[in-house]
Amino acid sequence: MAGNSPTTPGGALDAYFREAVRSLSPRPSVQHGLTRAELELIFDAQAGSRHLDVVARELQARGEGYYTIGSAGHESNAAVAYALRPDDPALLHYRSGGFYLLRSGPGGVRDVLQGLMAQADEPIAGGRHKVFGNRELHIIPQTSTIASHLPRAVGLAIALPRAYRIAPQDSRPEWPADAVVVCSFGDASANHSTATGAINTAINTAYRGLPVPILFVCEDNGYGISVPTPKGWIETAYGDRPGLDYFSCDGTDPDQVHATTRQAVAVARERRRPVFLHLHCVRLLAHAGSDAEITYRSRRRIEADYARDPLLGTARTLVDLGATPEQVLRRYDDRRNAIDDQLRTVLGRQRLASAEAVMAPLAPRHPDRVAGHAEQSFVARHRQREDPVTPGTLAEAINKTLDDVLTAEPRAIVFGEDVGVKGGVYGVTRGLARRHGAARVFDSILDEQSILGLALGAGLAGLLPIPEIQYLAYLHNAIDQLRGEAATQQFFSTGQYRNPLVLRLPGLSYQKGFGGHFHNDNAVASLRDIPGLVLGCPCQGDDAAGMLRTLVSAAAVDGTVSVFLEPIALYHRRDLDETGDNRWLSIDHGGLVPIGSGRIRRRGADLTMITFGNGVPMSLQVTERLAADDIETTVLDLRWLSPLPVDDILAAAAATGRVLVVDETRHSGGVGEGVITTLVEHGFHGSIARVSSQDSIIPLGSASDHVLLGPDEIEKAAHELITATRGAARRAR
Ligand SMILES: Cc1ncc(C[n+]2csc(CCOP(=O)(O)OP(=O)(O)O)c2C)c(N)n1
Ligand SMILES: [Mg+2]
Repeated sequence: MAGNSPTTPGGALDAYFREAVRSLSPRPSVQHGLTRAELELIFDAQAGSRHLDVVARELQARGEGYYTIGSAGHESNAAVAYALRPDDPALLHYRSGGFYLLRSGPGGVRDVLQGLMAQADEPIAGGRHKVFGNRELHIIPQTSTIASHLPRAVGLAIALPRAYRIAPQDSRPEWPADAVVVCSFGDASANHSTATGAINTAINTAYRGLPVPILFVCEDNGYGISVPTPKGWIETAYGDRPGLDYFSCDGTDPDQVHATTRQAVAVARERRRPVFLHLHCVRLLAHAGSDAEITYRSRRRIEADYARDPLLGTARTLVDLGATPEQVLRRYDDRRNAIDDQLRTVLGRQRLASAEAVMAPLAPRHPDRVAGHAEQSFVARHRQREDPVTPGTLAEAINKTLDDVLTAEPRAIVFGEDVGVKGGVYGVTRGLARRHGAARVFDSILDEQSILGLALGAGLAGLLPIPEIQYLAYLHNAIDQLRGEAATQQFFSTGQYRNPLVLRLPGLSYQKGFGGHFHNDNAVASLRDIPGLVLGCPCQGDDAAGMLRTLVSAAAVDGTVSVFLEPIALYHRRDLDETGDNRWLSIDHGGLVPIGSGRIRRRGADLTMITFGNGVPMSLQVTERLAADDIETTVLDLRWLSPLPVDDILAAAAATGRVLVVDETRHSGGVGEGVITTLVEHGFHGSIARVSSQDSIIPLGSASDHVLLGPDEIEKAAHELITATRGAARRAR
């Protein structure tokens, strides 16, 4: 076959390995910690992984396979796996074939083959990607974004012990209380800000005296694709970090890898603090099948690494322990034969055949069950409340609802910058830490990636995370944790792993007299295009309460990932028109707001304003001015920016035949684009106009009035729309 020809990298490496094994003889003076049977187990996993790398390329050459990033040279991670418990949760580098097969045994070969060919019944991603993941093996699949799994891994290591403290008996995590989270990555990835941030968070958290049982494994092959890592860099960066125990081992020696990993794991398990294992390895067979390594490394250098092949290291040890070279090579060939046998049973199996099939696990929705959960957990309890039902602000309603959620749902945790003792920059979480304890309501480290990472890990640990990111603008530096991680978890694991998550996100503009750069921000496009993500935006307390209850229940029932965009300027607003009118207060009667349902705030026959957030009170103010000119307006509050309330949009538009989209977000990429597209795609034949904010960064103070949508602009546009269409409407009648 193609991969085994001596002219291919796979063939040359194979030939070198055979030749080197044949020349092995026992080294009598060398002592080994592992028995021959144990080493055979490790060798089988390593050899299986190696052959799978070659088969991946053969399959691709034949048009059967898609993925060729392999594990060759990294197979010493099989000995890492052997030093861990089989139920230590693992978030793995993409070169973890040895680790995977050690945990799976020979059965894992089929999983990998099916992954390479993207077959629909591959057991974890179901043909959506080639990943290392398996719920039974406690391996959580990862995306290809390097280092993006570290915040989640650290989050899991922080959340697991916390879950044992706070979660009720019947919802304990699926991992034991003394589990160690293992997280592996490459040497170039160790420089990524996501990695450095996550490792810092682990050290910082342990420094505060909290348990963080995590083993970081840096698989150092000296390259990030074509770019060499400077010699000694990983030791320099991580070898001497206070609070991070550092271990180093040579991947060519399985005994050493195993013994060092055991020591490292013991520290993580017993002292419950972060540990860094530096695994020296080589990268054989280039970065991927498509990588012409010869363009940036000399043949001599490439072939010099063959001598550091971990399979050869294990073969040498086996020979020391009495195996003959022939026996070792037979073992090696047996693994290949077993793969070929397995391949025959899976070749030609189905791939995902429709958009529905691809998207099935993306974001399951069971609105009835969500409503049932919310009714049982929150609404019934709300009815029994004895405190007087009084009108309140948006901030008060969110505070009260979080209080109810924390009371009714013992798995819920609330955290973020300043949310604990201070109770949030705007007081929205005030009193919650005192009432529910610091284990459940707490301040996070000042790192948005780590806040979201903790949320992702907490979800895996069986908790129900309600993190806060202090301002919308400060989500953007961390958004991959939502976009690439949270939103993809169910997709790449066919729903076997999920991220129940309600992210509270104070944002939008119109804060008066406050805010340096970015405290006012109206950029939501990067949230609206995340598949499956629910984006809610309340404008008043009663809706906020009903929406939040729904989102918490959706997280619990469906694992929904949601963002609750809280308009800061409306947090403490009491009045609509005039000081003291109290028309922006509302009473929470304990209702629920289903995902994707809008709310008519006013009915009128002449014009429909479709809006949300700050646009709602602005529009309502304008409608009163329009009424003085005999123009009666319907106002629809979208409430949900993703998915949009399509039926409500169409019904509200049809009611008047004239739509003015009142959108406080930017002209380009703003929510209004989605509303107009919805109308057009559903055949709305009336008139449409839009007002929005400018495509500008929002400046400080009164300068912001020039770029933000305001009431006068809305009123002007409403008049223009009416004037332009009255004649046409009359003619049509
Ligand atoms: C965030 C991100 N940037 C770039 C890439 C493209 N990329 C994939 S692997 C890789 C190099 C990774 O090197 P290293 O961490 O040393 O792992 P190795 O492949 O050597 O095992 C790059 C740049 C990516 N997947 N993710
Ligand atoms: Mg590397």
